[in-house]
Amino acid sequence: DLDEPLQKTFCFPPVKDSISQDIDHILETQSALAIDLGGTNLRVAIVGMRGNIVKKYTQPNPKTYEARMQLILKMCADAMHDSVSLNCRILGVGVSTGGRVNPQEGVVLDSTNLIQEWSSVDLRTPISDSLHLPVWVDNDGNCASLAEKKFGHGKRVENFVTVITGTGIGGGIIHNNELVHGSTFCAAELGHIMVSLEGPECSCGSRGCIEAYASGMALQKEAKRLHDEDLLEVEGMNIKLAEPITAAHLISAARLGNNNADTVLNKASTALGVGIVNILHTVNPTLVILSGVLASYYQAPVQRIISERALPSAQNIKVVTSELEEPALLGAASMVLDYATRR
Ligand code: ADP
Ligand code: BMX
Ligand code: MG
Ligand code: CA
Ligand code: ZN
Repeated sequence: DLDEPLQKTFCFPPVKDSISQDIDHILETQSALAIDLGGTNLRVAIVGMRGNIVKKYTQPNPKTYEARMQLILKMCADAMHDSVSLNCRILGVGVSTGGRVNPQEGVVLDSTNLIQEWSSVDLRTPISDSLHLPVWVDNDGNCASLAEKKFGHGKRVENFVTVITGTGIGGGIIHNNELVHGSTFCAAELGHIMVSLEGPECSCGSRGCIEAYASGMALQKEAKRLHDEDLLEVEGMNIKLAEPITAAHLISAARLGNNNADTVLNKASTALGVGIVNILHTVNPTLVILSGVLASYYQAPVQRIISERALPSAQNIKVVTSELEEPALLGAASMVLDYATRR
């Protein structure tokens, strides 16, 4: 090896050190701008290389296309401005959104009622034109599974699925280390797995979907119904007059012995569990990752339903709760961090 004595003679190491320090610094500051559009919230964040959220901005998701587009661009501009003083070099923009998405075009194809005026929407062109950065777009459930693959329980797992509960229920399928999009970008719409013929109406226009039983919105609807009938509050619970009723109230009521709340939650867990058994029988993953506000509540009942109702070969598939703070947002960032640094 001829390099070694030369390096010693001419004192190369110190020079090399300062260059490698510069490289370290560049890698350290490389970041993504991530956007997540859900049925309730619009989030923007600056995300670092290791999946660390440097700064996050949250607003209610506006109800019209115009207002939503305007707010997205405004929040992004603010984040870009802040990124300078935060010492973050933004490589690109990743967008996670409800609805069917063509990721090659960066277009939302169609959406359920959960996000109004959100069909045939080109997200790439306006965002890229306004920020002069490359833009990647995918469905929020799909993004959540990308985040698990890069930063979460899905690391080094070749085949797994994610089910993320927010206002609705999103899904993502990783098969042979790759996201499954399907023939018309409608694969992994796991919230719309139907578990009954006459079930509750879903915001997709159908009925009996697991989203209509077990989503944040479905449980909130049931909680409000019980509250209106004066059946929600039990001893040990104190609901203030102006307090918004959510699924969380249903869970605390059930824990305090409210049978009505317990019945609603049992039905929701069973619907979700049966839906997940259907997923196991379709793609046979090695792992199921639950995320979102209700994940830790659903984990045990879903595991039990699998043991009771899946075929023997699928009965031991593990269900875990995500440890990621914001899987959809982090997945949006991961598209940027993976593609923008690819050579
Ligand atoms: P989205 O991505 O659909 O905008 P989020 O992931 O931000 O939704 O979650 C919002 C949903 O979670 C709403 O339906 C809200 O009612 C519900 N929610 C918020 N806080 C809680 C809580 N503490 N427990 C249960 N559900 C909650
Ligand atoms: C709905 C559907 C899915 C989405 C899921 C979770 C739309 C607009 N949304 O089922 O595409 O993945 O909600 O969304 O069609 P969230 O609002 O709960 O985050
Ligand atoms: Mg969401
Ligand atoms: Ca999906
Ligand atoms: Zn549906």
